[in-house]
Amino acid sequence: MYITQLKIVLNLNDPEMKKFRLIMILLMFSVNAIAQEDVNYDESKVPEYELPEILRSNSGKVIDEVSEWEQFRRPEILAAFEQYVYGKTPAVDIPVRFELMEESREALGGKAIRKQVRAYFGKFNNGPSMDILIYLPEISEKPVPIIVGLNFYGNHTIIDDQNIFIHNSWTRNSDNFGIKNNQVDEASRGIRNNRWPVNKIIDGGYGLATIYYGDLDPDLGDHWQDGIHPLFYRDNQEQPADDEWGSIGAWSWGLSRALDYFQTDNEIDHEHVAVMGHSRLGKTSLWAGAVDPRFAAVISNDSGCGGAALSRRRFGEKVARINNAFPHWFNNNFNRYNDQESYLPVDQHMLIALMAPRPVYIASAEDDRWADPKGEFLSGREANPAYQLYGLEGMPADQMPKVSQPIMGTIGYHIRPGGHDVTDYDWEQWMKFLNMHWKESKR
Ligand code: GTR
Repeated sequence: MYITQLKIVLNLNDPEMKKFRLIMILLMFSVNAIAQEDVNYDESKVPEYELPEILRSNSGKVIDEVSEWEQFRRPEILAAFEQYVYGKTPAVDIPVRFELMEESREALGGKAIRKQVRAYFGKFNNGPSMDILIYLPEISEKPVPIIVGLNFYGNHTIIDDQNIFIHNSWTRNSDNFGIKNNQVDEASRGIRNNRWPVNKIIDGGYGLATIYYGDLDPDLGDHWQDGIHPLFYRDNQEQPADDEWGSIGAWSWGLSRALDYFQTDNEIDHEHVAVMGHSRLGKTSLWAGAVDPRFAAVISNDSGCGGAALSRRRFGEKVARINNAFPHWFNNNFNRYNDQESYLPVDQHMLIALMAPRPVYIASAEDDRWADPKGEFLSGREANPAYQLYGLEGMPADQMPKVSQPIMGTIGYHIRPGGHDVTDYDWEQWMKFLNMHWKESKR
């Protein structure tokens, strides 16, 4: 657009202007080159940095007991993430009502139970609502552990199942998936089944629950005028305060409401609920796990900047870039740290530490350098002190493992070949990890 405008103003096609045109093109190339250079993919250019200490309180006290961690230091770290990164969830009690809209004991050719539960938010049924799609293994005699995660395009996209409701919420247009006018229809049924191996999950003995993230908050930079945010506004409040929640906060709030439902469903083992998410929804699963300790395990996939990756490394996506591109994900205070990461009172290893002593798994992909796989590994490793307080090893590795060599301590990690995506390989590792913690030991 700008080039066309320039052409009109300066008549760049005029032969007289040829020299000027050449200069302009060179200038544009160098601006582009500078912009690209601004994204660092060179490990030798990672700046030196010092991470805030997990086990030292703001006032300098060394924390060496679980009780001090739980009563004092953990809340201090959580409050810092609320204040400076994700925002506080407003302390407003919103009525939530669950309704079972559909159920089948014959799903997936008879091997699964399918439930669709609608959660209505607010006093009336015409407010925002979210649909929770649930599959549970049919053969299980006891309540089953479940993995819950948000999806990007709608519950009906995760598997080709004619019975899944199609939502009316705003959806991102997609040429690949034929989504137009920000609405989905029948044509998008099953389009994301590559990321959700439902049969494999059920065969592995796990339930799966998913929610369309746009039911909670459409992923738009609209100063939080739609979705659930307005429900929480105080009189005359028009948008969240600088330290209040953005979209990641709202999405994770929805995950906790799904967990409220699981607690009422005696076919679900609500003490073994893992929250999982990919990319921006991986940032969300981590935040959900930090805020809500009822999530018994937490899984982040390719969550990158503002997720598992250490901000201070400034590798791939940086705080400034994410805040400019997605001003609605975090709170307004986070903008203060654009290109000022060393002043951040927290870094993402502290987010992982907030999961202790629960199992947490961080997954990376080799070609997903934008998400900084090494920074994702390091935040896991640097969270170890919190786990060690509990006598747990945390991440049992000093060095980043090679591709396809998962590490499974209480903190798990793998890097697999390929790019920014969710694959069967990822799910297989997560189920192995959960089996190790839940089936082979306690359950
Ligand atoms: C990218 C963003 C990443 C990641 C990704 C996604 O554009 O820069 O941080 O969240 O989107 O969620 O797909």
